[in-house]
Amino acid sequence: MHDESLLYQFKDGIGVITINRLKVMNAIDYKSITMLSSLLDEITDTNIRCLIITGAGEKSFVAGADIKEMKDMNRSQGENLSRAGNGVMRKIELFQVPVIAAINGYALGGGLELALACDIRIASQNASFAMPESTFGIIPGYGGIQRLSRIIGQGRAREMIFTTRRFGAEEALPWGLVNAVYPLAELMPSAMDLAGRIASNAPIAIMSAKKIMNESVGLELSAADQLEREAFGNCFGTWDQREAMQAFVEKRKHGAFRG
Ligand code: DAK
Repeated sequence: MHDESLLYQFKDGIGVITINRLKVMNAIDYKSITMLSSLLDEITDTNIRCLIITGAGEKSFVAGADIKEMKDMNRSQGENLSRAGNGVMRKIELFQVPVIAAINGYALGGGLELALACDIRIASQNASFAMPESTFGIIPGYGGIQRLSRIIGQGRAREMIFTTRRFGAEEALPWGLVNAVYPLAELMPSAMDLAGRIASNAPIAIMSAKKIMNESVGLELSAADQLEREAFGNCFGTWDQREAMQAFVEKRKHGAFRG
C-alpha cells in the first residue's frame, strides 16, 4: 500500500524507489516510513537483482525525519515512530539483494540514516550530509549512531554527531561515506550502471555474500569464517557455479545466470 509520496519502478531486474515529498525536501514522516516498510515487503519478484533508493527532484535525497510532524509527538507516538523507523532501516539492510542509495542532494539526519542502511552510497556533487539531531534535542535514532561509526570510524562519526556540521560530497568521498560522486545529471545513470553490473553476476553468490557480510558484523573471526565456509559450500552444485566454471574451462561465455 503506497501513494505518490513513494514511487516504485522495476525494469531489467533493477528496482528504483523514489521518496517523493518535494514540498518538504523529501523529509520522511511516519506514513512514509510505514509505506516504505510495506513496499519492501511487497517486492517479492524473484527476478530482482538490485534496488536503488533515491529522492525526487534536484535538491534533496531525504532532509531527515519530518520535523513538523515530530514536534508535537508524545512519548508513545515517538516510540511508535522509532519502532517503525528502526524496522524499516533493518529491512533495507537485510533486503535480499544489494541496495544502492543514490544521494541527489540533502542527506540529513534520518535521511542520512536511510542512506547508511543501504549497501552502497553514491552521491551527486550537490549532495550534503549532516547529523543535525542534537540541534533539535534528540539523537540519531534510526540506527545511525552505530552504522555511521562502522562506516566512517568512531572519530569522524563522533565529530559529525557532536558538531552537527553539514558538509559536501567532496568531503564525504575521502571519508568513505560515499563511494563515488557524479554531476547530478549523471547520478541516476551511474546508479543504474552500478546496479546493472551487480545484476550481471550470479544472484545466489551476491545474495549470499550480502547475507554473510551482515551476519558477520561483530562476530569473532573464527565464527565469521565458519559462516563464510558454509555459505561458500552452498554455492557449489548450483547451476550458476557449474555453468560459469565449465564455461571458463571451455573458453566460452557462460549461459545466463539462473539464480
Ligand atoms: N521536516 C519537515 N519539513 C521540512 C524538513 C524536515 N526535515 N526539511 C525541510 N522541510 C520543509 C521546510 O520547512 C520548507 O517548508 P515550507 O516552509 O515551504 O512549508 C520546505 O521543506 C523547503 O525547505 P526550506 O525552505 O528550508 O529550503 P532551503 O533550501 O532553504 O533549505 C534544508 C533546505 C534541507 C537545508 C532546510 O529545510 C533544513 O535545514 N531542513 C531541516 C533538515 C534537518 O535538520 N533534518 C534533520 C531533522 S532531525 C527517530 C529517529 C530518527 C529521527 C527522528 C526520530 N526516532 C527513533 C523516533 C531523525 C531526526 C531527524 O532527521
